[in-house]
Amino acid sequence: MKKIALITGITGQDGAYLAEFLLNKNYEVHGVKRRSSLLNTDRIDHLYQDPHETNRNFFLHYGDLTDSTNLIRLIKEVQPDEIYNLAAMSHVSVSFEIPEYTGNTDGLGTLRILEAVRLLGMEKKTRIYQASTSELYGKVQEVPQTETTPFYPRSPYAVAKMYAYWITVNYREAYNLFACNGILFNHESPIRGETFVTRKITRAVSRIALGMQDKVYLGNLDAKRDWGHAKDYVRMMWMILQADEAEDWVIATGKTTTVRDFIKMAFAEVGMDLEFKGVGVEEKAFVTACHNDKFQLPIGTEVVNVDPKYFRPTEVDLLIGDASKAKNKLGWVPQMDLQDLVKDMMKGDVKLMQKEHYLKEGGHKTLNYFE
Ligand code: NDP
Ligand code: GDR
Repeated sequence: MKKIALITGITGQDGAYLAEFLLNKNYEVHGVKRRSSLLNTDRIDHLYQDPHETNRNFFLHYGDLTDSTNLIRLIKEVQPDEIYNLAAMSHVSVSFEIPEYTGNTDGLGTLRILEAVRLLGMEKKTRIYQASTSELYGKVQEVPQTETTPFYPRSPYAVAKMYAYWITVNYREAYNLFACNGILFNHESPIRGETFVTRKITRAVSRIALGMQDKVYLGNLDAKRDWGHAKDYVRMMWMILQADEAEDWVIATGKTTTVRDFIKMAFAEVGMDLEFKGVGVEEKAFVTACHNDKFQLPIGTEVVNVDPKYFRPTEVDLLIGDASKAKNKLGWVPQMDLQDLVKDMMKGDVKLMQKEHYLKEGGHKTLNYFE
């Protein structure tokens, strides 16, 4: 019998990689997607199967984490062996703008899923993965952070995720549900949302190198993050639900890097060296050398500025995780390091921007059938 998985947040970065991973493991995969006025399935279009096909193993359903009735009905219909709750308003900075919605989706949304499984009497059948986050650690209490490090959330997003974390633990203890938290540190990829800092940088660097943009404006360049590749992290989500016991797990690379150094690494991929000058909001970066003939800018070109609009009311300064438990008990180790990640992201974005560039330069003229 095929195992059945239900993924919330299927249209997001992790949802897309996890769906692909589970399909390769011969699962029947069901995804919950929100209704939107434009198609938002770019990341999973390659997995789509025509509803008229027989032997389908990939299904999409409309749904929303703020709608209990919808979640109860879907879980009843799909009868999943595993639920991966990845849906969330996942942008820390935006959570300061829409705190109530964030609490409703990221906090109460998790409760709605757990409660649906309980109401339907599926406690013994269905295992649940909750997408917890290193943002729970917030203000530094301990370095590196482990499963026992105290939480100190620093944003409406992190506070909502803290509720989700503890309600998952509570349902495990109260009702014997196989419900687990993966406390995942930042993980990125070529399909990362465009407004998270890594993707904002790799997109901008590609555009700057191709002459499509002059510079990029960023916020806090001193922030340090433990960045891994999303492909490594979705594998661990699955491993967590295959374990003998329901537990909570830190997933991280164990290395931390500043935003500033990530910028340098991204520019290095197009053969450019940078120098940073100034401090705080006055800090800027300039090109000091171009080693790749394809990407040339005049030496001294200013390519990075700081804009305080991107500062957060409360910041998380330093994240670095210790994933020893995952390594020792489940044998998980990341296969890609930060250098591999930056390479993969830059390769993706240079290709994407080149395509955009060519289309703008004249490709559309040949497609103008209506004039
Ligand atoms: P994304 O922002 O790429 O994806 C979030 C997904 O949730 C999207 O499919 C989005 O739909 C969906 N969603 C948002 N609100 C709702 C709602 N109310 N009802 C149903 N679906 C909703 O996030 P990631 O893939 O990067 O992250 C996946 C999960 O892991 C999130 O919960 C995130 O908070 C958490 N996490 C992420 C980390 C990371 O570094 N990536 C680290 C630790 C935790 P739509 O496409 O329509 O917007
Ligand atoms: P984060 O990711 O908040 O860690 O949450 P993000 O990439 O948004 O920020 C990382 C750090 O970079 C600094 N920064 C900027 N951030 C953005 N977005 N834009 C900028 O211009 C900019 N300049 C500097 C930020 O201040 C921050 O310190 C991500 C999300 O995926 C969460 O859902 C997840 O839970 C955590 O990672 C782990």
